Amino acid sequence: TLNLRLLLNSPNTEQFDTEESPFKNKNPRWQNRAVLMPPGKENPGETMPAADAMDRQHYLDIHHGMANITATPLRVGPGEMGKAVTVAKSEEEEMEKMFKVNYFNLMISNRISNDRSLADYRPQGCFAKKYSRNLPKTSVILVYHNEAWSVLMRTVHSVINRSPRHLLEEILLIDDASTREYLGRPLDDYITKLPVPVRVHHAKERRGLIGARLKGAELAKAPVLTFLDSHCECSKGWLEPLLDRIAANRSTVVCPVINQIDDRSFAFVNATEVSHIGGFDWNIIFNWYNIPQSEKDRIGGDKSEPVRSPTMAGGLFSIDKSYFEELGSYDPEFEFWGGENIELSLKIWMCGGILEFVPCSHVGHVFRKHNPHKYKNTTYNVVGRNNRRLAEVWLDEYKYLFYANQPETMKIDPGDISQRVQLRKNLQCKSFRWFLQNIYPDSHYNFAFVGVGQLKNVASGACLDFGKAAGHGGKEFKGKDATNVTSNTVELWPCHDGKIQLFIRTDKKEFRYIHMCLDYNVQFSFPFLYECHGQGANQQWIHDLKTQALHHSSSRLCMDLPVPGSMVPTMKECSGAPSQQWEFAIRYPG
Ligand code: UD2
Ligand code: MN
Repeated sequence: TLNLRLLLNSPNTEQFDTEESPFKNKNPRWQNRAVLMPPGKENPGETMPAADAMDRQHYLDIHHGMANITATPLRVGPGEMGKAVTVAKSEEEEMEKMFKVNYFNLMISNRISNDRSLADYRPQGCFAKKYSRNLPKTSVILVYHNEAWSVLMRTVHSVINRSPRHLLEEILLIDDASTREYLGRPLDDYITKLPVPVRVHHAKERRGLIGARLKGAELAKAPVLTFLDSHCECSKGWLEPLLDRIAANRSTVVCPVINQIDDRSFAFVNATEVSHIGGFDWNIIFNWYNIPQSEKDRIGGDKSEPVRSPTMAGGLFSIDKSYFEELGSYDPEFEFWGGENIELSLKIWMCGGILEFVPCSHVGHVFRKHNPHKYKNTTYNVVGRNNRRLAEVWLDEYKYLFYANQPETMKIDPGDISQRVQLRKNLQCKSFRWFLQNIYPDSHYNFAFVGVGQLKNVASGACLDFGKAAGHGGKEFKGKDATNVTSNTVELWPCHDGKIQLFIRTDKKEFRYIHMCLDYNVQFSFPFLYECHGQGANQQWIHDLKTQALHHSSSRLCMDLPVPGSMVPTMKECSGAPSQQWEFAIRYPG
């Protein structure tokens, strides 16, 4: 049946129903960033009782799903050519129940062939490309914990069906201590029948995806490692362009374009180009951002050219095995899930490598809105600890921006980081500031800062607070100059430990909160937060350390207390009055 599939897999001429790309910032689903969000900010180990209760039912369901694997794949079946699948109204209730098992549509997945056909998602320029005759072989490593059978097997089949046999050394399944029975013996039996060596390692102890990937890297026989999540589908021609970049330069790390597989309909969303690059925010959370103009200029309009990216999403990439080891692979003390993708990305760039998205390689991934995994009970926030280690080793003084945004992570013990610091020294890696200036210029981190602290009014003892601006129901208003940039009020509140009073003082004499700067315009009587522009002018504040006055450079006015009945500070002629005295109480560096 696998060969039949290959024969039938002729290039697609059909068009898909147009669907919104998840990578468009306007998509509301995208904006709440659930796509690559850690599981519950507060406690990633949070239990999900729904999933547990569903486990037995799931086991039964999956056995229906397993009927699927022996069936001859038919081009007329549901979901062929990557199309969306729907169910009858009468099945919807059951479908919703099954959805909760993995937070994707299990009922629909079980009905789609493991060998389903996909369209060809490559942009024009790819078809003329010539790849080296001497491409290295790869081991494809899939790590999973309690993955759904149909989804896991569709991943495996898509690798087998669409990888040239001579380039595929093996598929390594790293079972991160799954508890579902079908992932034991039934799986062991099933993989022996596949036409490519598929090996499985059943870990006895749960280590999380990072530990599981490290195990996979250790067991892999091929010179190139290719990691995929366990809910992916590789499309035609996905492998050669990845291996070709590594063959040309072993310190190039490559990611395919990640097409969205819709978590509800299992539609493989048609997208051909690299539409976005990876970055990360002040919470060290990965996100997608627009391709900067400098990178567009470098590529020069060829949609088939690899696009350099500051970071990778984490799940889908190929890397030279010895280079991965040279870079210190992943921090072995990282646990469970999260941060490892940023750590690796930073190492690649800061220590002399290149990271890129390759538009001639397309792999689908089921983006979920919730993370179904629960981890061991720990007394600390696991993702927070990973990120704390990362910040201490790789972010230099910029770690204080992370701490400003997540003061609670300061309380987590990061453990011994000396070996990772030594690794960075041995590799003679460049600074994080270099990374910002050269690789990630559009970053919200890209400025030099003096300190992080509170702006405290000496007379009243109150602190300048942007809590409302940070989404706590603040008043938004538009400037009279008709700019579309939203401004936000700041208020004076009793000082506290929380992050909504922490401003970043920069070398440009701004007071910053992520991408918003303390600003003042003479048409108003009060200061406010406005998108930072880095041009000084209305965002430049001179703090006179002798008189403690806070002079606004362009207006020459001074910041003063609110009028009675208000909490919004005012701007007045400088008088030296105590109500105009401010202290910048630096919290970081401590
Ligand atoms: C993204 C990455 C993912 C990983 C993650 C954490 C993509 C598309 N996905 O989140 O690969 O880098 O960010 O930084 O780039 N798993 C285990 N053990 C666990 C938990 C998960 O083996 O304890 C497996 C899981 O079955 C899956 C993979 O690890 O195959 C990634 O987990 P995910 O799909 O929940 O992560 P995702 O896609 O939200
Ligand atoms: Mn995933």
